[in-house]
Order: sequence, then structure tokens, then C-alpha cells
Amino acid sequence: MNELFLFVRPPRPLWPFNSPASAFWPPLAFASMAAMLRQHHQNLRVEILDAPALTMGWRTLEAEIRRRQPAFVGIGEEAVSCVEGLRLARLAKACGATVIAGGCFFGNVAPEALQTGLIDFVVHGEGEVTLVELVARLRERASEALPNVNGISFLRESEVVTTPPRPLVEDLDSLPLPAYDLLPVDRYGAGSRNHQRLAAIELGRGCFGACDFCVLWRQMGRWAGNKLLPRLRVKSPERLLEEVRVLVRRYDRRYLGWVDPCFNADPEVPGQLAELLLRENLHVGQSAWARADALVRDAHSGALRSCVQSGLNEMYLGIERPDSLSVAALHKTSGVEHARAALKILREQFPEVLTVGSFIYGLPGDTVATVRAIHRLTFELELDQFFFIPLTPLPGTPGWRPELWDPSGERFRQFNFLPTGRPHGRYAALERALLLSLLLNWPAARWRAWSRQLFAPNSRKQRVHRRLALRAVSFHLRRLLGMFAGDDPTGGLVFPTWYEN
Ligand code: B12
Ligand code: SF4
Repeated sequence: MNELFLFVRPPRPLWPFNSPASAFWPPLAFASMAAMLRQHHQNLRVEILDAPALTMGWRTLEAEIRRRQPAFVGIGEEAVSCVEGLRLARLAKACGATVIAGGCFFGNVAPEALQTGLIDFVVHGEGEVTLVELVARLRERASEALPNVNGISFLRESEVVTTPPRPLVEDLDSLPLPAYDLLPVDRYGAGSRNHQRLAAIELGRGCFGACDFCVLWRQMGRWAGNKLLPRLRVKSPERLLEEVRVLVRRYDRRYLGWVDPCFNADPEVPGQLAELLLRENLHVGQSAWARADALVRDAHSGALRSCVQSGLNEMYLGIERPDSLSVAALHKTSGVEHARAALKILREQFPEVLTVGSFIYGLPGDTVATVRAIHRLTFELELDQFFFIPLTPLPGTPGWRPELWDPSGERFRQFNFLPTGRPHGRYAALERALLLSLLLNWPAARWRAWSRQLFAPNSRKQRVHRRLALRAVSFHLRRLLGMFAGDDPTGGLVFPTWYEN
């Protein structure tokens, strides 16, 4: 029988603000690389095992991997699931598989990950072409040719070899359609009220921005000599229309989560796609991360109207900070004034769109007054929801230092984009002030914001708001208790009952 390449997403805890019914999105990276492997390796079997989507815990996963006997196992994790990534690698190696890791976490900790002895190859940056080449060399048993495969790291006699970076795929339309048929498509968003029959889709890759804290522009950046530069690539509207058609008509998907770091970075394609969708009468709910400055631009061009008419109804904006100076210090070029303008447009012209803002705290020099100012800004901006994210030293960003590596992976549980809840340490005073402000600071603007949200005329928006608000209250109360009770090993994540099953 032909060899098997098995992509595996192992069991993991849930982010506490997500509903269990829509906390797991289709792993698009795996589907995209699987399609590419199938196209280029006709005599290779390719499968994806998405354990969380199947509510499959570790015991069943282990049995399943033993049963399938893969020659290669592909893994790719967020930092927060490093524990699970390494556990999976150990399991795969015990079954005799070659373990290949990639994505925005492993790609930035290659030497450390390889030294664990659990991972054989790390793929850096964009995966499709590199993986096809790497698998070809491995199947030919041509180990002397491995240094010619660009974009990988591996160990040779305990030395880490890192090959030159892989150039980006110039034309994203040239990629095959993601292998949705290898995913348990029906499971995503099943039972979800607000994101029913969810699918993940990408308009493009990378970003034109180069914000300090962000790993996303780097993951899909362009190397010019030793320098990594931001690079935005987008698919054509026609190709995207085809993807939406397949998802909606063949796979009966009803909600699309755009996975782009910045959906509206390109001034043309989102609007052009929306026009095509409207012309075909394809109305489908959509959520996206967007930049506020680009949103204002698209409101003027009319592109935003088309996007909303075609179904865009949740917009996530990285507003980050309460003042222009500290936004600029992060090298973010979309500022607070853009956020004010963007939210005014959404409120007045597109009240059906749910708006969620995210904010960063923990920059050098941040004080209790800074976090209070951030909280105040959330209701001045009349956001529907907001998240406060501690500045996180993600591998690949300037905050990362190799001494933060933890071979057990446990330390990365704290890379969860949640308030740490620690009674002591760098963020403790800021988080206490934030919690107190959340609980006690109720000026008129906040009451107005709440009553507007609770009685919003749009029932979907009202529903999403209520659920998010309930989860937020429960999370912050638990965090408050935690501050007195001591360290919480789960880091605030929610372990599902099936985790070990
Ligand atoms: C969809 C998504 C979610 C969904 C679904 C998560 C899920 N587990 O199902 C939701 C919203 C629930 C979510 C939650 C969280 N997420 Co999230 N999420 C994403 C998002 C937007 C899309 C991922 C995606 O499909 N990308 C498209 C694919 C095509 O790109 P790609 O993953 O980079 O893959 C390419 C390469 O990297 C490489 N590659 C990737 N994997 C592999 C594997 C192999 C073997 C190889 C060879 C190559 C390879 O090749 C691929 C194709 O070229 C990314 C941001 C982003 N745009 O990537 C964040 C992102 C992955 N999330 C992130 C985080 C931090 C989280 C949370 C911890 C907090 C939060 N809410 O944001 C939680 C954790 C949830 C959990 N327990 O799983 C961070 C991870 C940072 C890091 N280095 O750890 C990211 C990068 C966003 C960010 N702001 O930085 N997330
Ligand atoms: S605008 Fe958003 S996606 Fe782009 S670099 Fe900045 S944080 Fe990253």
C-alpha cells in the first residue's frame, strides 16, 4: 500500500471566549498543503486527522495513529498548544513516523524544537511548495539532497542545518483548492447558533503592515537579503468566488471565517468579490479581522457596503492602544483616530455589523492609568465587544528570547492571549487595575453602550453580544478568584471533557 502522509491536529483546550460549538475552525493550512501534496505525489496517500473537530481525545488519537501507520506526520501549532504538539510528535515517533512541523510557532523555534529529538524537520514560512519538495527527497531517501530544499531546518550530526528561505508563491491562484474532502466538514459549526456550518477561507496572505508584536506579516513575509519585509498577496476575485461556491453549494457551508491577518489590506479584491457574490445571489455570513484605516478607505469607495451586503457581519479591529504615541511605538500605522472614524461609520451606516476591538497592554512604561484609559476607550468607541491581550513574546517577534523555550511546552500555556491572572509579576498590577475597572467603572457612556447592545434591533448581533458578555463576566470573575487562590495551571483555558478520552 502507498505511504501515508497524515496531518494531525491533536486534542487541545478551548479559548474561554469561544463557544464549544465553533471553537475549532477547519485547519485550512493542512487542507491547502494536503491538496498540494495530492497534486504532486500521485502515489502518496494524504489524510487529515482533526481530533478536536471529532471530539477525539488522546487515547483514541493514539489508537488511530497506530492503526493508520503513517510514514509522515505533519504538525503545526499555536504556541499555546506546544504541549500538545510535542505530545503528538512523541506519539508519532513512537509509531515510526517522520515528524514534520511547521507554522508560525514551530517555524520560529526550529533549533529548540529539533533538539527535543521529537521533530525531524521544521518547515519555515509558507508550507505548500517546501513540503512537496521535502517529501519528494524523503521518499527518494536522498538525504544528501536535503540541503537543497529551501525553507527547512533539520539536524545533521546534532548540528542544526537551516537552508535558505523559500520564495513566496507569486500567484496564489495557482494553488489547488484546499482539500475540504479530507476534513470532517459537517462538524465545523455544527450546533452553533451564530456561526452555523462554519468554514475557513483565505482571501490572501501576509499584510502590508509590519507591527512589532505581530507574527503574521513575518510568517508570510518576503526576504530581501537578510531582511524580512512585509508582503501582501491576494487571490483573484474569480478564484475566490469559486472557493465560496464550492463551500456554500457543495459543502453546504453557511458562515465563512476569513482567516486573513487583515482582510481589507487590499483596496480592490474584497469589494470585487462581494460584487461577484451579490451578482450570483450568494449571501453568506462572514467574519474578518480588518484594519480601521482601510475600513474608512473602503467606506468611501463603496467596497465596504458591498461586503456588508454580501454578508460580512462581524468585524474584528486591532485598535491596540488608547493614544497615538504608543500605537506609533508599535509601528502600527492605523491609529486611534482611524478607529474612531471606522466605528462611527459602522455604527451609523452598518449597525448590523458586530464590532470587536482588541487592545494590547504590558508595553514598557504601561501603568494603571494606561489600562484604565484603554478600558475607557472601549466604551467611548461604542464597541460591541473588546479583548485585552497582554503583550506576548511570541517566537518570531522581537519580544522572544531563546531562554524562554521550555522543552515540556508548559510555559507556552501562558501564550494564550488572556490576562495572566497572576497575583504577582510584571502584569499583576495592570491586570488588577483592569479587573477593577471592568467590575466597578460604570460611567454613563458604558451604561449607554450596554443598553444599546442588549436592545440592538438586530437579533443576531444581540445574541452574539449576550453570549460574549456572559463568557467575559464568567472569565473575569474566575480570574479575580484566581488572583487570591494562586497560579492557575490551565492559564484560563477550558479543557474539554473528551481531552484524554
Ligand atoms: C482561525 C484562527 C483561530 C480560530 C480557530 C482555532 C482553532 N484551533 O481551530 C479561533 C478564532 C478559535 C482561534 C483561537 C485562538 N488563536 Co488563532 N488564529 C486563527 C487564524 C486567524 C487563522 C489560521 C489559518 O487558518 N491560517 C491560514 C493558513 C493557510 O496559514 P498558516 O496557518 O500560516 O499556514 C501556512 C504556514 O504557516 C505553513 N504551515 C502552517 N502549519 C504547518 C504545518 C506543517 C506540517 C507545515 C509543513 C507547514 C505549516 O504552511 C501553511 C500554508 O502555507 C490565525 C491567524 C492567521 N491568519 O494565520 C490565528 C492564530 C494562529 N491564532 C493565534 C492565537 C494566539 C490563538 C489563541 C491562543 C488566542 C486567540 N483567540 O487569538 C486561541 C487558541 C485556540 C485554540 N485552543 O485552539 C495566533 C498564534 C500565535 C502563535 N505564534 O502562537 C495566530 C497566529 C493569530 C495571531 N494574532 O498571532 N484562532
Ligand atoms: S495590521 Fe494587523 S496583520 Fe498587519 S502587521 Fe499589523 S497587526 Fe499584523
